[in-house]
Amino acid sequence: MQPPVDPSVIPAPASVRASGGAGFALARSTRILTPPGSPAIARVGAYLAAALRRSTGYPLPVASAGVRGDRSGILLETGSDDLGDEGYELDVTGAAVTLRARGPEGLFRGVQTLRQLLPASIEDSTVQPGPRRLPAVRIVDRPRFAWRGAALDVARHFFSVDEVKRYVDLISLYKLNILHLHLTDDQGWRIAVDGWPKLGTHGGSTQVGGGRGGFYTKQDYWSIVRYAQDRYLTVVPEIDVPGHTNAALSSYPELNCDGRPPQLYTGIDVGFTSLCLDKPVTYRFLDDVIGELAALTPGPYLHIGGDEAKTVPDDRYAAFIERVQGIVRAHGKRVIGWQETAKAKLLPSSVVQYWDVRSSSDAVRQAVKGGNKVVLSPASKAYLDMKYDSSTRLGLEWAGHVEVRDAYDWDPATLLDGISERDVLGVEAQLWSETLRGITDAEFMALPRLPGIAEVGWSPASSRDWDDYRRRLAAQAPRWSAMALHYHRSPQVFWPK
Ligand code: TNX
Repeated sequence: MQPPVDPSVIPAPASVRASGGAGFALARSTRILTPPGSPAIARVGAYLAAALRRSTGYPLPVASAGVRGDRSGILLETGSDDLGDEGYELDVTGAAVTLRARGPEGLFRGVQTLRQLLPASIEDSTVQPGPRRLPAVRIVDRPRFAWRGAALDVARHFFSVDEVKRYVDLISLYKLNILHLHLTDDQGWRIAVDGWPKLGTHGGSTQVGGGRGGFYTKQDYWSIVRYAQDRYLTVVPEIDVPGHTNAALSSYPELNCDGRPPQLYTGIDVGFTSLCLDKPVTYRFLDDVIGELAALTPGPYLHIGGDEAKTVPDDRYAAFIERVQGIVRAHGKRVIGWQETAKAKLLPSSVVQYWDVRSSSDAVRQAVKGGNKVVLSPASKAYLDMKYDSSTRLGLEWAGHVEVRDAYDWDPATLLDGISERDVLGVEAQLWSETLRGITDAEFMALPRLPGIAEVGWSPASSRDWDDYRRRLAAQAPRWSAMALHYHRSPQVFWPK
């Protein structure tokens, strides 16, 4: 009898068909074959092998497929050019698992699907008993949106390099491709800048609640960028200006209009600081910071923040954003900014990030008319720092409670009047860390909501259904347990015992 195909894959692939037969059994003799002459694909093969070795104890050698080589095992191949950079095809038969994509990025996304087709115990860090069978399926898949992000606020509470890498591992499971790092805020400046060393040593020396804080050296930052790159994630660093800058003002009082250094701030209020917009030193500062960050960042975007500059009048705010946009461009990068930046004249290449569900989205619509693309992070759906419900131990409530269904059950093409599918570059899940002290807290807020945002960004609207989704979500829980990830057992999902 043919086993039913029930691949509980998240995000739901664009197309899944049962192909008949018993599927593929992973065995001690299984090899992973990659095309000769592609070190990048060999690295994807090595990533897959490492993921499967832990719980199987199998050697799973990664070898180059010979010209007439045998066609059994797990085969990573190039082809399927019409599926874009991230699309892939996956064919599972009794003899082989064949993953085909244009290049390594699509193969990497396909590898995440392959992992989810195996039993949850495959994710365990110690050797587990089998069987380890993939169902006989044919999957053809590609993302709906190009930008599928997760933002981590390392400013309110500092996260170590290893914690950030653990978050990267988590988000890469669900095929996200952007890691947005909120590197600066009132409570801390978290990235070393050679020309302005006190930003890190003083500005990074504390955090919300008065703990020790920290900052990334350039090597630290680079190691995060590389780790993310290896998982086909692009880092988008954010330097939030002109507001949210108390840590910078405290480090360099000349950036403040009155020239006096404010105390470091360890509370959680927002909107009370600004760089001095009139002083030339402010723009030398920004040129140095943006220049150093651009040089360290291979991705095309720098995030300039721009939210909640409540002490700055609109016209002066717009002029400031336009000037910063020019600095970013002079350093060869494109701007992304919070929705407030839409009040300025943006270059067509600049991206606007929608977040504030309390205020008008008119300026965002205006920017879209001018040709700008939008990343959607509606706080009432995509803010993973909101409490699930009134009993959640962590989190804030200003945008209401965000339950698992809220995070899942919305469509980017109809969220905002006058903003349609083609205006939307993608979606992003935000994890602000006012109440989160470390990666365990972050996991608890991200799981189980982050996979929902990932599916909103990846899966075709037609394949999305809440009841089917929550069944697939429940099936993720044993995987999280195997990976020692913390998650919230929302009452909206029937979790396995
Ligand atoms: C609003 S989202 C903020 C952040 C806070 C967050 C808390 C945005 C652009 N600004 O500074 O951390 O709410 O939910």
